[in-house]
Amino acid sequence: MYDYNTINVDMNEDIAIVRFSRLKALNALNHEMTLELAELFDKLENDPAVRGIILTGEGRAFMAGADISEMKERDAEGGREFARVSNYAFSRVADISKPTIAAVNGFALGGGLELSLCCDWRIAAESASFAAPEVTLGIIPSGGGTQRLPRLIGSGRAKELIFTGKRIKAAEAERIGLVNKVVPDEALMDEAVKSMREALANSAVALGYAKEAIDTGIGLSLADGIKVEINSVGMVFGSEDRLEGVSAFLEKRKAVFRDK
Ligand code: CO8
Repeated sequence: MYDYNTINVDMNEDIAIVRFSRLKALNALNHEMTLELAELFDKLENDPAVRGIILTGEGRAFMAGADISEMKERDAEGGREFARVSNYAFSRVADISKPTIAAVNGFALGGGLELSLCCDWRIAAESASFAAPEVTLGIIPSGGGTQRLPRLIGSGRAKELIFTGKRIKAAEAERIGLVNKVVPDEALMDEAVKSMREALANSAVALGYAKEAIDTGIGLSLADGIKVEINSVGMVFGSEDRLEGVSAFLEKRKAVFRDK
């Protein structure tokens, strides 16, 4: 079902482990991988066996950015098309209703950093590093980085990273709020799975509405965001999971959610 040239997918029970796999180019995102990524996330959204998704890279990199070898021949129209297709794929990742974690194992540069920003949270291996080096190539972030990075770490820190293109280590990424946690390299996947399992122990319906309210509200005024939250509360109150969760608490037993 998940058979791609540039991406491998394994299941850890109900968690899909998505591994970028273009080892010869440090998992640089070429056109083929972009299309495969978009198709994969459409399938993951609709696969009831998948409740959470962890993205990581094979080898030395999470993803060393967009494939630079595909950039030389693009003119202004080609550049716009590249950004449009990239953002289409990255939006499939950002908009999926299920929880996502980026388990950043090595270089997360340019588009790799941007893709990690499309995940709900980021856990990094000690040896991971991050940069937005686009200006060193005479371009700018093209996978939503100029928008998502300042929303996550503030505009001053985002501008410093984007204007200098400098590479920072995992510990610094944690200090500025770019990643939630740094762990020893060998513990990365166990930690990511553990973190995802903590979320998946809860109602998937509630997780989906919480994600939607946060992601929609962040682009709105506080007052409009609260309206989104109020509507989302109405939806979760209509779910079977809410009835089960509240009943289980009152009956002093563990809730068994049916994700409905
Ligand atoms: N594109 C194409 N090939 C790459 C890329 C890349 N981004 N990164 C590494 N490679 C290739 C190298 O060319 C090399 O290939 P070969 O063996 O055939 O010469 C191989 O991977 C191994 O790389 P290095 O020999 O350079 O390995 P080092 O350990 O010496 O260096 C680095 C590793 C520091 C990661 C270095 O390879 C590097 O600086 N790479 C480029 C990083 C970069 O600038 N990335 C940003 C690209 S621009 C971008 O991402 C725009 C955002 C687009 C967002 C939308 C997504 C589509």
